[in-house]
Amino acid sequence: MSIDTSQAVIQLTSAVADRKSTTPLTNEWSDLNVETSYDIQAQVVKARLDQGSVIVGAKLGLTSVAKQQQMNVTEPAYGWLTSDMRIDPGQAVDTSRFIQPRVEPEIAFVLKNDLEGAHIGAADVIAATEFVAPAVEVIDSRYAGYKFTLPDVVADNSSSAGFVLGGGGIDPKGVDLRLIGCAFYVNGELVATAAGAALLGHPASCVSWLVRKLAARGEGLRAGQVILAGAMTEAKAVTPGSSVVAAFDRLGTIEFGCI
Ligand code: OOG
Ligand code: MG
Repeated sequence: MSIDTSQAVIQLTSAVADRKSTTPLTNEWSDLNVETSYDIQAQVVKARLDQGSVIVGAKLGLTSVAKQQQMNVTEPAYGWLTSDMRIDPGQAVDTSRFIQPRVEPEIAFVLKNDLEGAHIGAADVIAATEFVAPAVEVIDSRYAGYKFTLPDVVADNSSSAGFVLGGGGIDPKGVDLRLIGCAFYVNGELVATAAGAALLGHPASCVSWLVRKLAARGEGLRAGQVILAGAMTEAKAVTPGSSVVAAFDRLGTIEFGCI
């Protein structure tokens, strides 16, 4: 048995709606390729837009060795962030909205200019950035136990589910973003430490990778969008009662509890 694009979209959107995990698409669609997966992703995102959300940004996934090893995938991926995924800083994270939420510390770029083209580099990203801010992403794979291959996770909008963007933020010019340190605590325990260089060598390189990747599909990033550069550390599971603190050098701290 094999499945097609529209069945894959129904499988993934139903998992979100029912808060019930599903099986990887590649179980039945063994030759599913990444390009087709981005087509499925576009339809999965459109389903959220049809429900009234708007696109507010994009996220990179699997840009650090820590994450690639945790997920057993060796290439980055991207997904789209929609307005319904925003969680205000200071608000408790309601885990009942998700299937199997995990949290991860990230560096966010908020753009002041559009960014598109096949030749964009990290310096162009810095020039187009209004500010860089601390963030925590709440991911939620729609696949049971986060077991997936690259085409599976791409189709699943790279596990996008929620994100907390911290206030403040700094102008990235004159700051070496490779050296932004992060101490990540879950339930009061220091679970990981990392620096910006963990993200493809430089956080801005993640965003330029994304822009070049989007150019191949005739797409780009827009002024005002929030771009998450990817988790600097392994992701950690959260349940009701969990507390999360991501403290970043220069950027500030994000802190919340889960219900
Ligand atoms: C895929 C999403 C990865 C990141 O920052 O690396 C991601 C997953 O781990 O489920 O968002
Ligand atoms: Mg992430």
